[in-house]
Amino acid sequence: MATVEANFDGLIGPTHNYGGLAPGNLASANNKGSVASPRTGVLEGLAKAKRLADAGLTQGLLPPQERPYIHGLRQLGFSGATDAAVWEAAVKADPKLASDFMSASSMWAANAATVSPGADTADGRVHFTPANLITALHRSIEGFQTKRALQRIFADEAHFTVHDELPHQSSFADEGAANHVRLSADHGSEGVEVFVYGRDGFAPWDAKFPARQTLQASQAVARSHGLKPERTVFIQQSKAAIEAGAFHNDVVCVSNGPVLFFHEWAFEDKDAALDAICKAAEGLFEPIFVEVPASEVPIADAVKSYIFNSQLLTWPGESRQVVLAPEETRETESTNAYCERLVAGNGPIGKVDFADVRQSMRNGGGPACLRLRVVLDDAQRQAVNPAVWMNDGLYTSLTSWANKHYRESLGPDDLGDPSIVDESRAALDELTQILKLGPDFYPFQRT
Ligand code: SUG
Repeated sequence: MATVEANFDGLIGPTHNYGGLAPGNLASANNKGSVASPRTGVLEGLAKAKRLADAGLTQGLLPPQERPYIHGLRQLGFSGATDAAVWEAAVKADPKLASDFMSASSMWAANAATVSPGADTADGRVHFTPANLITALHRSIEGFQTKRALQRIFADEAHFTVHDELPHQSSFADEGAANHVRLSADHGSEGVEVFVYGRDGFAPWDAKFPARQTLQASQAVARSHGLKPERTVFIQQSKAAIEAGAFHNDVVCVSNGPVLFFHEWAFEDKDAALDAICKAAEGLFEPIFVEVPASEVPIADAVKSYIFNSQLLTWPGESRQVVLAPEETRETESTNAYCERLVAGNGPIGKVDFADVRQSMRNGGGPACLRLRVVLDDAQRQAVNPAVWMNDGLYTSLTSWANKHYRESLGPDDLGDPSIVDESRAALDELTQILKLGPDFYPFQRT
C-alpha cells in the first residue's frame, strides 16, 4: 500500500454537554445550557468514521479523556473521601469551574496536536506536538493526556516522535492542526506546511474575540519538527474572520494534496499568503487554489454552515476530490448553491457529501474538527497500535459499548449528579481494554 493520509477521529466522551465555554465560538455560546445527547453524539462520530473506513480510507480513533477530571480538581484543593465527593464539592463551590473539568472537548481531534509527516521532517519520522490549548480553561487541561494517548498509539520511536506541549503561556498559545494545513503533490511527497496564526504573541491583542494561535507557537512547532524553512509558510488569519466567529483557521480553510479550498476572507493579506505558498512549493508541485468569494458565500454563512470545516478527501474510486461537509452546509442556502456550482464545474473537487454530526456542530465542531490527519507510509502504518483502526469489528464493539454506558441526555441539571464520575470511569475503563491502551492509561488509575 502507498503512503496514506489516515484520519484519527476523537471519540466523543460520555460527558458531552453544552457548557458555553469556548471564547469566539458562536455555536458554543448560542447553545449554552441546552440539553446534549452524549449517546447520539458518539454514535454520529462512529458512523462518520465507519463511513470513511468502508470507503477504503485509513481511519483510526483517539480515546476521550477522563471527565470529570478529578485529579485536576484535587490539585485545585477540592477534597473528599471519595472521588464522587470531590466532584460534588467542586460543583457546589464553583459550577463554572466544575463545568470546565467536565467538558468532553477532546473529541475535537484537530486540536489534539500539530502533525508533520516524515516526508517533511529532518529525521524522516512523523512528529507530533500536542496543543497546549491555553486560550480556554476547559481545553488547557487536555494536553498531557493527549500526549499519553499519542504515545500509546504511535509508540514506536523509530517511526514517531511525540514532543511536549509548548509552554503554558499566552505568547505560545497553540491550537494544533486546526491552524495548520499541508499542501503536496500527493500525500507521500515532500510538502509545504502552512501555519496560520491569529496574532503575534509579543504584541497586544484587544479584539472582541481571542486569537487562539500565536506566530511564536507556530514557529516553535515548525522548528522542533525539523521542517525546512524554505518549505514552511507562516500566514496571518484575517482579523475580520476571527471577529465573525472563525476561531480556528479550519473554519474558513481546508487542504488536500495540492488543493487549498478557502474563503476570500480567510487570510489577513491574501495575495501575500498565496504568493508565499507558491514560492514555497516551487520545484515540488503547482498549488491549486479554490477561493470562495464573499459575494457567493458571506462569511456569516461560512461560519454558520461550516462548509470549510469539511474533510477534503482523495476518495477511492473518485477521479476528483470529495468534500465531506456537515449537514448544515446543505441546509444553508448560499453554501448549498455554492456546492452545486462547485461540482458542476471542472475544478479539482468533483463531489460534495454530507455527514450528520449535529451534536458536535452545536459546540462548533464540524467533520474536520473531529479528525486529526496523520500521513503514514507502509512501515509507519504497521507500527500504529492496531486496536485503534476502525473496521467492522471495532465499530460493532464500540456501538454496543456506547449504548451500554452513555446517557441519552445530559443537561445543566445533571452536572451535580455524583454518579457521573463512576459512570464515566466505567465506560473509559472498558474502552482502555477495547483500544488496548494499557490499564494505567487514565489518571484515575494512577496511584
Ligand atoms: O475549542 N468547542 C471547541 C470546538 C473546537 C472545534 N475545532 C476546530 N475548529 N478544529 C472549541 O471552541 C465548546 C465546549 C462547550 O462550550 O461546552 C468547545 O470547546
